[in-house]
Amino acid sequence: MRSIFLFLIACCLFIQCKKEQSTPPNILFIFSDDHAIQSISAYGFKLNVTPNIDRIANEGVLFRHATVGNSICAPSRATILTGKHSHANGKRTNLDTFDVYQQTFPRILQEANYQTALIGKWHLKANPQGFDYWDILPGQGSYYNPDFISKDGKRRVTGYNTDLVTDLSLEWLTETRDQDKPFMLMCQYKAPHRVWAPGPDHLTDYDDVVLPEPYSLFDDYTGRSDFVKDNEMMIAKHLMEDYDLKIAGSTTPDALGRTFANPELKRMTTEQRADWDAAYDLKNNLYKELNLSDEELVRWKYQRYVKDYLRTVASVDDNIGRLLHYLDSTGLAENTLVVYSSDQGFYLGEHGWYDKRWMYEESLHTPLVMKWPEQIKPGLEIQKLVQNIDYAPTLLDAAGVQIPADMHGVSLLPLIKGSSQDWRTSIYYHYYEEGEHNVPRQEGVRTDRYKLISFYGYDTFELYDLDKDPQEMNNVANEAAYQEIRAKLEQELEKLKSQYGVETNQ
Ligand code: SGN
Ligand code: CA
Repeated sequence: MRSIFLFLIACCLFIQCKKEQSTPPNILFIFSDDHAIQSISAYGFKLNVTPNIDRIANEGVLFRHATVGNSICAPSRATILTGKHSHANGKRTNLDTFDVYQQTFPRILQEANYQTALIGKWHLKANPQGFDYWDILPGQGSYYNPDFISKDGKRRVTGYNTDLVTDLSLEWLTETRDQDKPFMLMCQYKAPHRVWAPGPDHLTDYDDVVLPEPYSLFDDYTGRSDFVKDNEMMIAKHLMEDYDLKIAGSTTPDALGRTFANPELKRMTTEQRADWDAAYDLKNNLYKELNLSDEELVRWKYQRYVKDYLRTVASVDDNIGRLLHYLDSTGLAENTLVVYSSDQGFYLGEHGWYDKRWMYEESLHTPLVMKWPEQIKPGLEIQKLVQNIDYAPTLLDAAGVQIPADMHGVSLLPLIKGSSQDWRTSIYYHYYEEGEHNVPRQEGVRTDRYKLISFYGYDTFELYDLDKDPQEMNNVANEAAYQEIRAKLEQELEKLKSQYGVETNQ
């Protein structure tokens, strides 16, 4: 009798212990729009300091080569939700319709007893599905006094976007969610997207410093296909004085004859506008007194553009600090997987550019850092090629939910846990949207060392040896010494297309 009793106690303890070990984690997915790794100090760049993003990396893992399959906003978001490349989830361009009723990881988590919520930028047109709660910015959203749309309709909220998206996220976490279930919250900022409007707390950051310039700020595009020189995303030519560079009232046209006004100014309250003018009038008056040569003007525009960009990043970092503080102070941090990422990278003056879209390194890469004290050892850095197709499988794996076989990505958890299993040695890329900024459609493959880009339909290839030419200034696609490598990369591209079920474009 006594032994049966002891056996039953042992069983109960075992079950209890099992239960504790397998308590599904909370998931806090923090996401921004157009955040370049060059502006995150954890990545080793010296432009700015991002203590809170760095903290996630230091207490967990940083992916050095996190990449996207299609470097543009809404398609990247669709890939993250579905774990599939654009051709398979149907969202190839910002203009395509995304079928919100298809399989997505939030819906799968919801079916697995998670409380799911989405707050901030969504950009997929139809109202979100698979979320118990959502409160989104319409379209691109605004920085100042943004509109939000929820199940109750549309409303305008006074304040600065990044602060508000965090306020609403914290409100959902503390007051609205069902505390008995694990949560998966997607907290998604507009920043640091164009028009790079800084918040009230950071209007004068960097006023007294001169930022370092990238190596290729004055790129003349020789050594590459003609498509590159035909781009319309140059700091020198395509930033508008009023719209982008914050010189209110300027009617100086850009190289395409455009003179738009900055849309944020007319949204501001009198008080917000006064703070803004106090910060910019001073800087603009100084600028107007200068008599700059063409080269000096590019340098000036670079400083103004990147400083504003970094000011918006500073608010993102501050607000990530607020979210981390909430997790710490409630004791939730230990079993919460925190992810920080962005929909793609961005050019901060490299090749003389702003924007993204190209398969070159700056816009192919995206930040990806994670922490989960219960499961991830601190201080890891992973060099392997990972991609935004992997996010959905990773989050499902973390939640202990089966990963659907039709997802293109794979869970990153084994990689994080040091499994010795084989990992992919190449990634597939495909950009489809020919429009704004005049970037041609392109697909390609990147390995640890090489990158092949095919401007399909135009029979034009570029090949970069990233070991020898990390800045991608010298296309070697037609050099004799690289023909064998090129042939192998062309084969690899075909292999990836067949693996993912991409129809041939040529
Ligand atoms: C807007 C921007 C572009 C940007 C696209 C796509 N112009 O159209 O510069 O490339 O969004 O960005 S703006 O004048 O409206 O700011 S994305 O993040 O949505 O893909
Ligand atoms: Ca974007």
